[in-house]
Formats: sequence, C-alpha cells, structure tokens
Amino acid sequence: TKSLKETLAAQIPAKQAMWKKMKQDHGSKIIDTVTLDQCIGGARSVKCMVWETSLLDANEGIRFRGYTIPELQEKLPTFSGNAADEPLPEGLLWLLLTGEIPTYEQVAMVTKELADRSKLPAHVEPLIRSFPKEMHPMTQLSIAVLALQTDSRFQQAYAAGAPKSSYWEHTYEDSLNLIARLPEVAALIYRCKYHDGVLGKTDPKLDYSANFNRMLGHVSPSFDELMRLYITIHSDHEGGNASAHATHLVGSTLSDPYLALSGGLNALAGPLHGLANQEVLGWILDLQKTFKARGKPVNESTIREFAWETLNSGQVIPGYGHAVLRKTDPRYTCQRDFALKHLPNDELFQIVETIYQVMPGVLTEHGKTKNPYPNVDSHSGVLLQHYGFTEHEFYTVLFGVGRAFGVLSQLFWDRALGLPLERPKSVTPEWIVEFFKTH
Ligand code: CMX
Repeated sequence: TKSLKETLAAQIPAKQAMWKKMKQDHGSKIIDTVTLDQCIGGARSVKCMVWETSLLDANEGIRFRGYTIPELQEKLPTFSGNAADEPLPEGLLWLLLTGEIPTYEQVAMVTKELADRSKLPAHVEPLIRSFPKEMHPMTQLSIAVLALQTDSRFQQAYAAGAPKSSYWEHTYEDSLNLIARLPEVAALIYRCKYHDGVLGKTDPKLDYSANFNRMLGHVSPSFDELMRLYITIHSDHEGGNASAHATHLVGSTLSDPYLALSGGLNALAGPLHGLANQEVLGWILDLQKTFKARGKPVNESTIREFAWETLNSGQVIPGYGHAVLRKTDPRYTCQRDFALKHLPNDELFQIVETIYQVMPGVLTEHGKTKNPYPNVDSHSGVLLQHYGFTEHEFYTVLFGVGRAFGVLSQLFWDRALGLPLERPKSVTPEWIVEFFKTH
C-alpha cells in the first residue's frame, strides 16, 4: 500500500495539468460580479478563491470532497470497525488531502504516522508552562503553534534555496507534524491552566482522538467517540470563512504552515467565529442562573424572555445565524443526533432542544439576521459539559485542533498547485465617489 505522501505525489502532476487546462480554456471568462454592497460588506458570496477540500451550500450545508456529514459517518473507517460509530479524523485527513475514501489499512498508517511525528521540540513545553494562568487558551494555542515553527521544514528548505516544485513536500512535512503535535500542545495548555499540569498517558493502541482525550485526562470511550466526531465536523467549511481564509492568505506569502495556521487560529478566536462555542455555553449558564434567581424554571417562555433581553441590549445570540448557511447547520444536526443517542436525558441538552424550538421564531421576529437557525457552535458545548469537560473558555481550542485538518490540507494543495500570493484590490471612498460619477 502506498503511503499518504506517495499517494499525493502521484496525484500532483494530473492536478497541475487539470488547472493549467482550466486556465487555458476558461481563464478570461467571468464567473462572478461584485456590487458595492459586497465590497463594503465583507465580500459576502463573491467567488474569488479556489478551495479543493470542501464546498458549502447555503441550504444543504458542507460537503467534504463531495461527501455530506452523514455520508462521511457511513463511509469513513471507525475505531471499533462498527459502521454505526463515528468516523476517525485520520480517515478524514486522508480524504481531505487525496479526495479518496481510505481503507482501514490506510487510516491505520495515518494514525501511526501522526503518533510518530508527535514529539514536541524541547522549548515548547516550558514555554506553555510559563504562560500566565489568565491568558486565554486560544492566545496560548496561537503562541505555542508559533513556537513550534522553529522546526519548520518549509522554512528551512526555502532558506536553503529549495525549488518551487518541491514546496509541496516541505508543506506536507510541516502540516503532518503540526497536526500530530496539536493534541499535546492543547492538552498541556488545558492541564496547566485548569489542573495540575500533568498530562494523562497515551496508548499506542489508541487513535489520535482517544489519545488526545487521555492527555486531557478523559478516559470515557463514549467521549472518545464525541472527540472523533468533533474533530471531523470542525475540520473544514470551504475557503471563505475567517480561519480558513486567514490561513490561506498568510500561507500565500510562502509563510510556512506554522505561521499560516497561527494566523488562522487568531481569526478563529473571535466571538463571531469559533469563540461562539464558548459564548453559547456562557449564554446557557447565564440563562439558568438568571431564572434560578428570579425563581422561574427554564422553559420556552423564559428562554424567549432571555433571548429578547440579549437582543434588546444590542448583543447577538451566539450559535445562531451564519454568513452562508440559510438552514440548520448539518454540523448542529449531527451533534443533536449524537446527544439523542448518548445523552438523551441530559439537562443542558434538553435546554438546547428548547432553545432550538424557540430561537428561530424570536430571530425571525427580530428581523435582522438572514439565517435564524443554529450553527455548529450552538451544540458543541453541552456535549462537552456532559462528559465533565466544563471549562468552556477552552472550547475554541478544540475547534482549532479540528480546523487544522482542513486548512492545512488545503495549504498543501496551495503549494502543490503553486497558487500565487493573494492580493485583492481595495479602493478609497473617494475612488468610489469618482467611479459613480461616470457609472
Ligand atoms: N443574533 C442577533 N443578531 C444577529 C445574529 C444573531 N445570532 N446573526 C446575525 N445577526 C444580525 C447581524 O449582527 C446583522 O446586524 P446589523 O445589520 O446590525 O449589522 C444582521 O443580523 C445581518 O447579519 P447576517 O447577514 O444575517 O449575518 P452575517 O453574515 O453578517 O454574520 C454571523 C454571520 C455568524 C457573524 C452572525 O450570524 C452572528 O453574529 N451570529 C452569532 C455568533 C455566532 O454564532 N458565530 C459563529 C458562526 C459559526 C462559526 O464561524 O463558528
């Protein structure tokens, strides 16, 4: 069986030729136009970037290399071999990189390859231990990823004059090393910030997700299943979202994958993006506390009341709305299915269910958001809480570990295809005024 790297090496020439022909045949044709609203409105839906690994449809949601989440759950290998279990993220990585559903043997090779690459450079652990306890875990993660960069094969090869045709290889090395090292980095941040600073023991018979859980200090097989699903569904959401786009943009300067991913993680750390998963849990806990103090139960009526208080104070409802999606996020739906299977009677899950009944109506009445339905961040926190993972300030770090799988897979193809520096055009308000004098 060919290794992942050999499989990719074999794919590159055909892929390069495909893009070359596409440019020759269609390079000067128009695929989109831009309105002034889009120019000042965050470039919503402007088609101006290619992304190999996934595509987002406003109504159907995400497809990874053409596969929906339920299809991934059906087709990707599982840890137990039981098809009803959750997919292994190692298999997803193979799919994101190669476009092909891997066999069990190929997935086992990736699990081993990641384990073999997982040792951190010596200075990283003391650095993480030196962080002030009050530093946000996402800030710690971004700094730690930058600290790993001393080991960048891409940076070393570039400095030594490596030819452009070899960039993919160094990007592959860095990306795999980085994905392999993220669990220990994240677990160190977690154990130092919230616990005794001691990592749990890994087991070579276990997979990436279960070993991540062991290092974090969790030993439940059901939580291992959740971590596998969690990493899989958080990996990629096409190219225009802020963390993916930031990684792609930074990488387009031939910054190495460490510098690029750190940039993406900084984007993920914003409350309108990945930090929303922390905010959602905070919102639910506030809701519980507020109505306990008011001597009322949490039900449809009090949730509606609390939602309006949030909206009337000028804040957003975290976990609802989306820049692209116009229906319930399938990443939400699969987490709901997980809860129905593993924790149907959990109190917080019941609250999330009730919020789901109420919130689309409230947001529709509020009349601002284009999408009144829940996104991925609306559900993830209550699942983690169920397994005793209560430190919600840490949740976006888990999103970041997952997101690395998608954005680094794309970064590999950015370099293999020789995609250029990203440099869109900006204009001044004066330019716009002048333009409309004649248009
Ligand atoms: N609660 C209240 N108002 C909301 C809202 C929400 N959940 N979602 C959107 N709106 C408001 C916007 O703030 C905007 O108001 P203004 O006109 O006053 O600026 C208006 O509705 C129109 O926004 P939109 O076009 O529907 O949404 P955007 O593409 O601009 O923004 C997003 C998308 C996700 C930032 C927004 O829906 C939001 O803030 N949601 C809450 C935060 C959240 O859950 N983020 C996580 C998204 C998933 C992820 O990346 O992890």
